[in-house]
Amino acid sequence: MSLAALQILSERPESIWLGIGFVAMLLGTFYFIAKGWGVTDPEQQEFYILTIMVPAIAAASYLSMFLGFGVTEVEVGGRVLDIYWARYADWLFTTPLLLLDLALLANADRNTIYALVLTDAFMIVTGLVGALENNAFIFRYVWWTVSTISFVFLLYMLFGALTSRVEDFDEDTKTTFIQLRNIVLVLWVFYPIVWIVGTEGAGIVPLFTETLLYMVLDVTAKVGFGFILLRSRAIVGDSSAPTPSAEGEAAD
Ligand code: RET
Repeated sequence: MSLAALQILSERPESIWLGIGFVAMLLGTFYFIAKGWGVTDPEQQEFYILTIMVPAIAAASYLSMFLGFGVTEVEVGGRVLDIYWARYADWLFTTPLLLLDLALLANADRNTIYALVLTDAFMIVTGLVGALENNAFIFRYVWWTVSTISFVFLLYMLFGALTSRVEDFDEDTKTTFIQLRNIVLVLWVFYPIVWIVGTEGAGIVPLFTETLLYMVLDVTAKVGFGFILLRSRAIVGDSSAPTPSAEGEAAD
C-alpha cells in the first residue's frame, strides 16, 4: 500500500470503510458488465444499463470520499462535523436509477415515474441541506423531518400505485418486484435512522461506525439489489430462445 493511502487511513480512520466500499462497488460494476455482455434484447439492456450505472456512480463517490475530496467540515453549535457530502451526490443519481428499475419492472406510466423520481430527489436534496445546515443544530432536524416526510410519500407510492400494477403480472415479475420492493423498504428505512443517530444528528454513533453502516447499506442496496434483479427470471426470461419478450408481460 502506498504512503499516501496509509496517510489517509491514519488521518481519517473511517476511510477503511470507504476504501472497502469503493472496491465492492467496483467489483459489482464489473460483475454486472460481465453478466450483461452480449445481451441483445433492448428491454433487458435497459435493466442492465440502469443496474450497471448504480454501483459505477457509487464507486466514483466512494473513491472521492476515500481520497478526501467528497468531505467537508461543518461548524455548528460549537461542534465541527466531518460531512461526507459526496454520498448525497451518489444517492441523488443512484436512488432514482434503482426506483426506475422497479418502475420498469412494474411497467409504470410516465407520471408515476416522474412522481417517484422527483420525490426521491427532493428527499436526498433536503437531506443534504440538513447535513450542511450550520445556523443552528435544531434546523438540521427540521430538514431531516422534511426529507423523512418525502420518504414516507415515496414508500406510499411504491406500496400503492406501483404494487397495484404488478398484481396481474406473471409470477416471475410479481415475485421479483415484491422481493425488490421489500428490500427497498427494509434497507432504505435505515438511512434516516443512521443519519439521526450518527454524526449528522444526535452524534450517538461515531463517524467510524456510521461510515461502516452506510457502506454495508449502500453495497447491499445497490449490488445486492442488482444481483437479485438481473438473476431473476423476470429479466433473464428464457435466454436460450429469442422470445417475443413482451407477450403476456404487461397487464395494461
Ligand atoms: C437522508 C436524510 C435524512 C432523511 C432521509 C434520508 C434518506 C435517505 C435514503 C437513502 C437511500 C440510499 C440508497 C443508496 C444506495 O443504494 C438523505 C439520509 C429520509 C433513503 C438506497
